[in-house]
Amino acid sequence: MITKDKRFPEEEYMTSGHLACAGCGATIAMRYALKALGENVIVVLPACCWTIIPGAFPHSALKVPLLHVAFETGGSSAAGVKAGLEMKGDSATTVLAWAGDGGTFDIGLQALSGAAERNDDFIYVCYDNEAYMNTGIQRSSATPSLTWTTTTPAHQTKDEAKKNIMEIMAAHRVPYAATASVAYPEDFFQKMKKAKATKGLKFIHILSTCPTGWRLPTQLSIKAARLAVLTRIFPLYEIEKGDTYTINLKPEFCSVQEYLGLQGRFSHLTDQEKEGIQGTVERMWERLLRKEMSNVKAQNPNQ
Ligand SMILES: Cc1ncc(C[n+]2csc(CCOP(=O)(O)OP(=O)(O)O)c2C)c(N)n1
Ligand code: SF4
Ligand SMILES: [Mg+2]
Repeated sequence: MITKDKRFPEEEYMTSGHLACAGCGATIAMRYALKALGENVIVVLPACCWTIIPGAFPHSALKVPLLHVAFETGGSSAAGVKAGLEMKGDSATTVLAWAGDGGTFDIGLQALSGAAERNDDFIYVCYDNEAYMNTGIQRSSATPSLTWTTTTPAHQTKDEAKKNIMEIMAAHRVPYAATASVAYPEDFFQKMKKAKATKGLKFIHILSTCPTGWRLPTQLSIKAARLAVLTRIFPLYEIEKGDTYTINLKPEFCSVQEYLGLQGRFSHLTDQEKEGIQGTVERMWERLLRKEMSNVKAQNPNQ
């Protein structure tokens, strides 16, 4: 269960004056992440909305060092920064790779896979807004099927399902992988703390609300993030060493319509298509419950 952590710090490592759209989930995510990690962090940023958000050099909305790197190199660049710090005898600085879904699920997957296979010691956050937002809302392999984007318009929607990045990371047997949401700050905070305290490659997958790309009113950004969890579209869970699953919140049934209905990117969906999405969500939820149950069975073989 999610518990309230009273130690949520008041220090801010992200300032006002950033360049994100109003209601951007990715900015709230960075603010929470840095609160959990503290000031001794180097952020490694492959091309994405977050390349723009801090502002143009010499200005920056972050109070921690920031390294802009090529789109496909989040995993390898962060590994290089970590290796450089080790050469200097610095084991205290946390390296945080911070990439979008395009930079993680698609073009950066090879670099991330290499870092995961080597178990390089850094935190990799994917803030997943389910499209290439910075370049104009193009579909990525994180875009859910049937979603409107500029390259998958309503009359020609995406057929393919969203890639399951958490299972890909589990297959690498990384020490720690977790999903997180800006609508559940305590859970988010605890997971970032746990990632910081764990050695090796840590992967945090955040569903990052994007009012611009999701055709979502800005004031409903956190509501949409919360409904993604409550409808079980984006469950909160952790995977340790690739095979120990913990579901952090098990919500009662809530129709996916509550989530889909808020967003213009789903406004073209027929009732039948929405029922199909509901069915897929339920199947994936059952599958996740079985995975968690298999931990218990492994611990108690007689159950
Ligand atoms: C090799 C290369 N191809 C394309 C681009 C152009 N580009 C910059 S950001 C971006 C989209 C990034 O999408 P995502 O990683 O999902 O982050 P978001 O913009 O959604 O925050 C693209 C295509 C680039 N910088 N480098
Ligand atoms: S396009 Fe979306 S992800 Fe990018 S800054 Fe705007 S709200 Fe944030
Ligand atoms: Mg994106």
